[in-house]
Amino acid sequence: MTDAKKSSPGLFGRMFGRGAPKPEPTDAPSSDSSLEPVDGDPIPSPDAVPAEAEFAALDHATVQQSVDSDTVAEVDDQVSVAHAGAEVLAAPEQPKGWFARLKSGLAKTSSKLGEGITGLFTKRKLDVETLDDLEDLLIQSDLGVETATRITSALSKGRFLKGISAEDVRGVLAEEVQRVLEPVARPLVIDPSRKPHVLLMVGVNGTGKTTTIGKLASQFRSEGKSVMMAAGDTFRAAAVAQLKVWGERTGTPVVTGEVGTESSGLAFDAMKAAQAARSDVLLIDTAGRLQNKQALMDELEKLIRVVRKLDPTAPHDVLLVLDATTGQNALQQVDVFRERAGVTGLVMTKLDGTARGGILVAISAKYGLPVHAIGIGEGVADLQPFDAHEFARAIAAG
Ligand SMILES: Nc1nc2c(ncn2[C@@H]2O[C@H](COP(=O)(O)OP(=O)(O)O)[C@@H](O)[C@H]2O)c(=O)[nH]1
Ligand SMILES: [Mg+2]
Repeated sequence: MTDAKKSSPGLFGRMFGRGAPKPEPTDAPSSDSSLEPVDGDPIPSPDAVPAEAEFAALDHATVQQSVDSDTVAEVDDQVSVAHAGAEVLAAPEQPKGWFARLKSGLAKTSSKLGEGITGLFTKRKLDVETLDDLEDLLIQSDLGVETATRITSALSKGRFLKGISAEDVRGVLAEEVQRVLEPVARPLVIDPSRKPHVLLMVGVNGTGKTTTIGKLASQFRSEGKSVMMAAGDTFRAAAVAQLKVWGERTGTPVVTGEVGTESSGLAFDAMKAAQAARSDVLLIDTAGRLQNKQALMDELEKLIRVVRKLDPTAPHDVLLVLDATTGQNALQQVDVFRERAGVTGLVMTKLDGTARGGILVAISAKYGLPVHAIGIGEGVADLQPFDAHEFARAIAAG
């Protein structure tokens, strides 16, 4: 059980609850290799605009809720799930069936581990060779060397001298995974004194930033919060349209600019609008891909600087959205974004449909960054607060 679940009544109590301290970032080497190269979009460099023109784009920004009907139709299914999910999420306990859905979402990861373990611990005794093979299996399942070693050394400590079953091994796996994840499973803390509390979403292209913003907006709205969204991925019209759909369906104003507008200017405008409206939450979307990593990081740094002109304490959370299917690449993404964008917490998406869910354990062991929520599907109810015990049970379920 997380503290949040014990102490608070609703989604915001769990996902956005009280008293989650942020850890000191640890030092780790950074790497360039995780960020994808540009896909050919013509993108103006942030540095091409002189400082005095920094806010020039503001004139073009608009607060908008209208969307074209085709785009709405495309996400109608998703949105109907959103409404159902919003009600469930407001309930005092974890939504019914969440664990079952988590377990089935993580099935590829858990069956890879479970089948491997069964294969190793059927008709074999617990010797050095078997433990080596287990360690290989755990590393191949993206859990990380550190956690793999902890599991094998826990097994070799004599507790299982009389023989060991696959079930025993899965039990130790669950224990050790939970031990790694417990300190990082933290609810997001929305500070009600901030008007707005600013959440900046960062991450490489396609990880699920915009979808996660939509899911969060829907959940915040269901809790009665006023929300504003900023379509900060200003380089792709589709990204803006995607966010506008979520805005329309969740009754959330979306601040948009013309394609090619500087995202920092757009964020400044959104910040002003959210302050004027005394919104509880401002969710800022960003691009995941510019012409290169340097340009992307420059743009993010500039966005943060600009937002701070209006509130020196903002952004209050910088959430790095990671796609579990990318496996080990996710580690490098943490390196890069943590260093330059000041990441304060993680959201991991697409844990459904991948055998690489173990990567969340490796990332947690290495960085200790708070994991606020996980995504196991495209519907709004498929984003939930992260619970170490449930995740460990699901991953070791076999
Ligand atoms: N299966 C699955 N798909 C997801 C999840 N989160 C997002 N997606 C999908 O991933 C794709 C990219 O998401 P998007 O929000 O556009 O990514 P962005 O480029 O980071 O903004 C979309 O098709 C989403 O529906 C998840 O938890 N599970
Ligand atoms: Mg996006």
